[in-house]
Amino acid sequence: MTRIQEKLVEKIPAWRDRIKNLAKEYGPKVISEVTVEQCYGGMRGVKGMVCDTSDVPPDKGLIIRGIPVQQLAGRIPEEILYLLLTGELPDAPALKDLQADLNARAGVPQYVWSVLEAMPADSHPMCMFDTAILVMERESVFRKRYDEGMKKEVYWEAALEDTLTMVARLPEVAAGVYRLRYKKGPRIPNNNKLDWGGNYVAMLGLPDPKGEFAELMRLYLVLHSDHEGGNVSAFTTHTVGSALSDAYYALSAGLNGLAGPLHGLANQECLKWVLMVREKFAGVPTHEQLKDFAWETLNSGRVVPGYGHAVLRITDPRFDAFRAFGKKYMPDDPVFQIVDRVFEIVPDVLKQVQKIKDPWPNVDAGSGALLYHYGMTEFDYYTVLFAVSRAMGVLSQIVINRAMGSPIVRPKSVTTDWIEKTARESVKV
Ligand code: AMX
Repeated sequence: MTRIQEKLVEKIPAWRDRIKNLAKEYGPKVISEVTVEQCYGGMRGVKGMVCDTSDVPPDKGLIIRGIPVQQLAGRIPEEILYLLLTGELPDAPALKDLQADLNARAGVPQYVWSVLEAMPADSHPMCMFDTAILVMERESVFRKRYDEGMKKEVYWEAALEDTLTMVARLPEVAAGVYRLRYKKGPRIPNNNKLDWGGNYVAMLGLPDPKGEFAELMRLYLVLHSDHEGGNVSAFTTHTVGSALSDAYYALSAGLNGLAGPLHGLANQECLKWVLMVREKFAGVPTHEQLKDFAWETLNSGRVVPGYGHAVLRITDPRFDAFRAFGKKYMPDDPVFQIVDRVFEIVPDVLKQVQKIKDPWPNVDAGSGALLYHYGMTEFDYYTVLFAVSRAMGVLSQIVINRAMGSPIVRPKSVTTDWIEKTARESVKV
């Protein structure tokens, strides 16, 4: 047994007891209410699901297993995966064990490349990435063992198998998509002497003489790893997984949601917007020019990408972490300087638009400029980087949910007639 398996075997019984006791003691207690507005507002703020891997208080930002993300910024992604799954950071032997396990599982089968190579040359890299995951579904240990009559108590073990195999392969898939889609030459093989993030960078094949790009990528993979359970990708992964569709089906589905411009695709939109600014003003604009341009964007009915959030009401601490990286390594880069200037101007502009609840930058506002600096200029690829990282969070949630015996998701929808009648009656009372 690997150390991560041992740790989960040790912890799961207590987690199960806690939930069982909660349900027994407080089952019928009301802890949340739903308003008419929320029914028509994407269920924003409705508390009706559980996610123990991370939490996003609106005034604090991401907290992974009790640790604010700022404190995790110097860690490597494998440590975060262990933390997400077990609730603890690994000690040195546990980390080494996990890295060895991931290395042993690495290696993308040839049939995946054959499928990707057969896709039209203008396919979106996210479509290629999600397709690769779905194509590997035939290897699901969960599906195989379910068909053989696996007991519910051990669903999580099979889900963990699928999770670790996918996590091990995703950097290679993602790097392969990059090299194929942008005609960068032959694939660069997996190097099992490198850490997970460093290996990903090596397989992308961009020059990184000082190792700064690898450092950025480790930070990127840590910061995007999870963002509680209700965002589109996490909720979709959870819902699909709740039908006991295996983790390949569930992850591919969730990442299809990440591909939306209001969710993960915002990072590509963001850099596009910043480069548009650079082109229009032939460099870094003045504060006044930038203010006018932000208004122009808003008045034309478009969003300012990278700003606003469904939950957060502060500057996203993940944005702060990327900004600190930029200030350290590329303070003179004009693209980074524009990002910084946008941060000085845009919140005040957005504050004047009453309907916008959060005028502050989210994780996507700055990351693109950093990637661009290191030569990753194909910005429609950026969401794939996000996806490689987010896979750690949503897959960990699947393992936990199978361990807790979470049932199939099935909220009750209601008709507009029902809402009208119920709301009117509640006013009369
Ligand atoms: N620019 C312009 N308008 C904005 C805005 C922005 N940055 N942020 C919010 N708004 C608008 C919304 O479009 C909405 O308008 P509508 O009522 O006419 O449809 C109104 O303000 C109210 O929205 P909200 O309650 O403040 O936000 P929300 O929870 O509905 O949406 C989000 C959140 C992120 C989709 C939205 O802020 C947005 O579109 N931002 C820009 C895109 C972006 O950065 N997305 C990345 C999010 C992080 C991630 O998942 N990667």
